[in-house]
Amino acid sequence: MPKLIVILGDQLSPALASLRQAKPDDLILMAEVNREATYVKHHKHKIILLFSAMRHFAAVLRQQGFNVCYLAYGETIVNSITDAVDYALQQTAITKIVVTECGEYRLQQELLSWENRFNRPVSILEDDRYICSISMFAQWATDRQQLRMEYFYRLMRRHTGLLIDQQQQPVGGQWNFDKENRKACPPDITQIPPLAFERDEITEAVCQLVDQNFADHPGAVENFRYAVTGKNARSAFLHFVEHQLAKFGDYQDAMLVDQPFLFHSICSMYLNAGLLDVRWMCQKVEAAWKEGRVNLNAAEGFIRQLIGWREYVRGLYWLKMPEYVDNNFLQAERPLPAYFWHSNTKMRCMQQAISQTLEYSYAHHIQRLMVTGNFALLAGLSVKDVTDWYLAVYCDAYEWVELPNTLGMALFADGGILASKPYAASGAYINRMSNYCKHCHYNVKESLGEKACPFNALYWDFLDRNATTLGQNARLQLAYKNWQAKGPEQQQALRLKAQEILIHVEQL
Ligand code: FAD
Ligand code: DLZ
Ligand code: SF4
Repeated sequence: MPKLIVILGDQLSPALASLRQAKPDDLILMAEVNREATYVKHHKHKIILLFSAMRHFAAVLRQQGFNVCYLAYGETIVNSITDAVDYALQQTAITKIVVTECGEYRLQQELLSWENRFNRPVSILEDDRYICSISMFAQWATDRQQLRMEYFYRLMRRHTGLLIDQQQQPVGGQWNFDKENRKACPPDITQIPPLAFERDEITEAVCQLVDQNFADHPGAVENFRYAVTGKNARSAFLHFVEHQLAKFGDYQDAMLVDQPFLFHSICSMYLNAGLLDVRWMCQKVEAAWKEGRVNLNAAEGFIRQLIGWREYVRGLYWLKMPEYVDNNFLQAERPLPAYFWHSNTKMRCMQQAISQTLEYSYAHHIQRLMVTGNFALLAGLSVKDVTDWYLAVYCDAYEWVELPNTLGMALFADGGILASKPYAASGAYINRMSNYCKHCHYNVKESLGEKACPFNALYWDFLDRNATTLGQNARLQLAYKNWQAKGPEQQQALRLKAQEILIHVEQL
């Protein structure tokens, strides 16, 4: 008797655990469903990417001879993945359901309900597309006082053998070249843009569907040019390795006006949907270094993001959920200002990060962390509003990766589980890493007065406001010393300025 193999929208990998079990008489189920498309207002590009990539993936499976039940959006009355399973079970005699573990706690609970609901055995297989399984991470975390990424990353380097020499030591004698990866970028630097792809008939049809059914979601369908197949995603990545990787190391923290992509790979959206394989990507990067095409700081910096940060945030998510989502260590409750949805603000850095987010469903790490994230942290914006925003607007956003990055890294709402101190910074940091301030209405050198950069007073006020919870943090001692050195009069002026900024936060 055939099995029902359920493939979710972010499981578009030919080597997926559940697909490896597929036999010719099994039924493979894929479904475009309203609940998944609307649990937050996903950017139109994210829905186009997933629906089109799902359709392309299903077509390949059919060419390979598999039976695929593909429920296209609006063509059957199924609202959720569970409804879709129910529908498929009514069409065919099925003995068993097989699915690979999913990336969101919310949906995983739904999968766990199937056995009772459908009265059939359900196998939920480990997602071995990740290098570190959920249980391996939990084992690593056991009995550790602190879960620091750096130590996890070393374990992953040894586990994969990436950039490891014959003595089991890191090549170049160092695990981490982060200090070499913080250069500002000259504005006239030569750049080769990331690969963009023509839309085929399938993508055109999906664009129309998204335009008609998700009109009130952020973004526009017209400029969608991302890859929707594994083949094109691999070309996009190889193009990055060839043309951008060499400069990725030096400039990975840099930001320039009207340069949304710089030397980043723009590949998280493909990788997270299953169109790219993390081991293959790392091997290509390691090979580029071995062949002398890129320096070690570029190769190590990139591999660290993939086998370090990415695997670490996933492990942490599954270790700490479901309680993790309710953390609000700094009691941040201020509603999200409307410019997060239209980018109309005089703060040039925010305007740049938000407008490119709305246009391309993309911003790079430092824009997410040190511009929008830093602003949200300093202004005490609601953790729920902010995490929902990040989950909605980015093409690469799934809760397993979005939540630890936003709640933990950017907002310090987990009180230091992920990061040893808040990533709080004044305008000086943004000025050092970008040319945004040169093109801004506000003056980054000023903290008081009408034209003062809002990040400055907000930064000092953030430290002051949270002194009882953050004042003992060892890594903030210098910052608190600088605050004390200001003296009572200047401190009071900064508090008042911050209050004024927060009262008018919608008008900045
Ligand atoms: P590159 O700069 O080229 O980096 C290479 C790859 O490393 C990325 O493709 C990504 O897969 C991985 N990576 C780098 N940093 C991280 C990280 N901190 N966590 C996980 N993977 C990482 N990434 C997501 O994939 N989805 C999200 O929803 C997401 N939300 C974020 C929210 C905030 C507040 C912050 C600060 C970061 C978030 N990130 C998220 C991490 C990171 O910003 C993106 O992975 C990166 O910007 C994607 O662009 P890229 O592919 O050009 O990455
Ligand atoms: C994000 C998303 C969207 C927009 N639509 C679908 C869908 O229609 N069908 C589907 O199977 N998955 C979709 N997804 C992804 C899921 O919401 C969820 O984030 C992942 O499957 C978690 O692993
Ligand atoms: Fe942003 Fe302040 Fe610089 Fe303006 S001056 S771009 S608000 S950091």
